[in-house]
Order: sequence, then C-alpha cells, then structure tokens
Amino acid sequence: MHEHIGIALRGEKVLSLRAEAAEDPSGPLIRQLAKDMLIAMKTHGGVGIAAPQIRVSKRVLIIHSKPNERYPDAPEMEPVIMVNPEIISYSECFDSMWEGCLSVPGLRGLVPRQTGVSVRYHDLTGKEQEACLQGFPARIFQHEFDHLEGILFPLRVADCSDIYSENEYRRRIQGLHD
Ligand code: K1U
Ligand code: ZN
Repeated sequence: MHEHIGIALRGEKVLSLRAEAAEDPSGPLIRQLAKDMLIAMKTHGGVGIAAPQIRVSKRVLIIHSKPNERYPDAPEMEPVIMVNPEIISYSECFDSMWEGCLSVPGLRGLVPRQTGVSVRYHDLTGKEQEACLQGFPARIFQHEFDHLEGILFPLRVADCSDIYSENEYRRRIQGLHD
C-alpha cells in the first residue's frame, strides 16, 4: 500500500505559478518525483498529471492515454514521463473536447485545442527525445503543459456556458441518467 499523495486543488498558489526547470532530469529528486506522480495519477484515475498537481513546482509531466468511458477510441499507451518539455510546433487544426482535471473536481469544460503537437523533452535517463502527438495524447499533453505554465482548463474554455458540473455533463453530453 502506497502512502496517500494529495492533489492540489484550484485556488492553491502552486497551480498558478510557472513551474521551474528541472536542473538534473536523471537525478534522484526527479526520479522520486516521477514515481510519486505515477502513484498519484493512478490512485486518482487520471490520464495525465503535472508536478504542480502534487505541489511540486517543477517542469515534469506524464501522459497516459488509454481508452476510457469518455474517449473509447483513445490509444493505449504506456505512461510517458517528460522532463522540461518544450513545444516545437502545433498543427493548424483545432478541435474541441470535454476535459476534466484532477485539480478542478466536479467540473467539465469544452476546450478547443490544436489536434497535433510536436514536442521535445528529456526522459529520466537524461536523454533528449522528440515526439509527434495527435488526437487524445496531444490534448493530454497540452492540458498538462498548461499546468506547468500555471493555467487551468477553465481559462481555455471558449464559451463560459460550456462549463458544466460533472452531473450535468453526464446527463446532457453523455445522455446518462443517474
Ligand atoms: O491533469 C489532470 O488533471 C489529469 C486530467 C487529464 C486530462 C483529461 C481529459 C482531457 C485532457 C486532460 C484527467 O485525467 S481528468 C480525470 C478524468 O476524469 C478523465 C479520465 C479520462 C478521460 C477524461 C477525463
Ligand atoms: Zn489538470
């Protein structure tokens, strides 16, 4: 049984700061941070997480795309840990999807984002990597990268009337009646 790792909630200052670069991507502090983030992401049922969400203001994020109730066609991927990620380029196309956030419980918002993104990052061995992400993984990346910039998804919602409570989202968007 792992110790419980709490999630920072909207309103906490750590979520509105620009996170600091990790000086040593393969060092013991960042490796331990990545382990804690993986535990927190899995415990709380996320498809991604960023270090500020466990109250560490460092530029580390994880994306873990998998098919789920909301995105049944999402690709199944092993978790990808990215240290000091940078965006190289965006695709020109946008689409909108309903997002949630572990730090904004109970809310869903319709967020327009670029459909693809090319990124550069360091892995936990310190090696520089590049990746081209499309679809759901690209969306998770942009959501997590925003956390490193101190931005939460409600700021990205284009129309305020597209912010719903979780219950209303389930009723209206998913057509579930509970
Ligand atoms: O950063 C986070 O808070 C994790 C967040 C990632 C995310 C979800 C949806 C779109 C973009 C980014 C979540 O995992 S929210 C948790 C959740 O309820 C969920 C799980 C699977 C799909 C969608 C939402
Ligand atoms: Zn989030």
